[in-house]
This record gives sequence, C-alpha cells and structure tokens, in this order.
Amino acid sequence: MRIDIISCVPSLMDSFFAHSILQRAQTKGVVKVEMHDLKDYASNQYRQVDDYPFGGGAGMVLMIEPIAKCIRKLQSEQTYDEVIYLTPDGVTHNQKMANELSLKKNLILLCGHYKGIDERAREMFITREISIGDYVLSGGELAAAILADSIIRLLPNVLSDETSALTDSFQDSLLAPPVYTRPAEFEGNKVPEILLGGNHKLVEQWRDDQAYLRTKTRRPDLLENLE
Ligand code: 6GU
Repeated sequence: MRIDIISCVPSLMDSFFAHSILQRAQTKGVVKVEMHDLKDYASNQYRQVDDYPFGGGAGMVLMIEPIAKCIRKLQSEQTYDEVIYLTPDGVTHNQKMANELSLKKNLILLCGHYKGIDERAREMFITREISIGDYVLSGGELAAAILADSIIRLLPNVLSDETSALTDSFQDSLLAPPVYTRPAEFEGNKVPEILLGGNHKLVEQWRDDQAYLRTKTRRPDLLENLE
C-alpha cells in the first residue's frame, strides 16, 4: 500500500511515522508513506497556500491551486483508490472504515488547516471526507496520522503476532477484555486465578465473558450491532 499525505506542515507527522509499528511496516515494505508539503506547490514566490475567505469572516482558507497541482502530480504518477480529506464535517472514522481502507492500494490524505479548504477542491478532487470524532482540532495532521495508523496496523505482516489485530477492541464489536502481566500479586491485588491455571479453554471462555461484560457496562450501544 502507498499513502501520500498532503499538508502545509508535514513535519508535524514525521516523528509519528518514524517509530515503532509504523516504522517497521515501512522498513518491511508493506507500506510506503510519503509526505508532501503543500507550500512546494504554491503559485507565488511567498509559498502562499492560504488566503482570506471571500465574503469576509475569520480565519484563512487553503487555496485550490496548490491542492490541485499537488493532487494532479501524484495522480499522474500512480492511480489512487481514494482521495481523502480530513475534516470535522466528514463521516466519523471507525474500525469498519479502517478495515475497508486497509484493502485499498493507494490513498491520498489531504490535511486541512485554518478554516478549511476551498469548497471547489472538495468537489473536484475528494472522494471521501473523514472526521476522527466530534471535537475540533487545529489542523487535519493529527487526524491523518490517526487514520493512517488505524489502517497500517491492519496490513498483513505488520503486527508480529498475526492474530493480535483480531483480538482488538471493536474488531468484533466488543471491547477487549482486561489483561495482566507479572507480578501475579501487587500490594495484595491479585491477578484473576483462572489466568494463572494454564487451562487455555477456560482462559478463552473467561476472556469472552469479560469482553461481553465490559462492553455491556461501558458501551452497550456496541451490542446493538451484534446479532
Ligand atoms: Cl479530520 N480535522 C480537524 N481539524 N478537526 C477534527 C477532525 C479533523 N476530526 C475531528 N476533529
């Protein structure tokens, strides 16, 4: 998979993709993540990518020209399955969408900044608009990083334990059960006996029960999706 991220502050995301699982995925060649600085596509010498909104009002709007230039250049080099704009008024991201996007080959993620992007850029180039939740961030960079993370960790051979994505919270509409590690007792607080007994069948049953209980108390809305 290839993910191209367009932003006017791409360095915001550099360290995020340079560590741990995301770095390993790139080293292994499972995914190629490329940052593109929108300012490199500005039409004037001041590398200006935003301007005042027509009609007045607060905040700056990202101009369509650099966006068009950057997206068109990328599209001339390879084809893309989706051109995604990260925006608080998009469809709220969830695990199902991460699963779906992880099956695509090439994605462009466009980060908005300031007051957003010229509406015509959305109409002309964007195939999907995604929000990461009902709150407002100062830019789409963190949202793009979160979206990319949720996709990349699902790609084959990224997680070392092949099954671990399957036992994530949400993967089967249930929250994950509690987990414990050594010591077996901390200040009198003991790990559930069943986990120490070595009976895998009982452990599995306990985890299923705990996942259900946890979901029922914390996120009963998720159980409505189960048949
Ligand atoms: Cl994708 N962008 C911004 N700026 N704020 C958000 C968001 C995106 N998703 C939730 N809040």
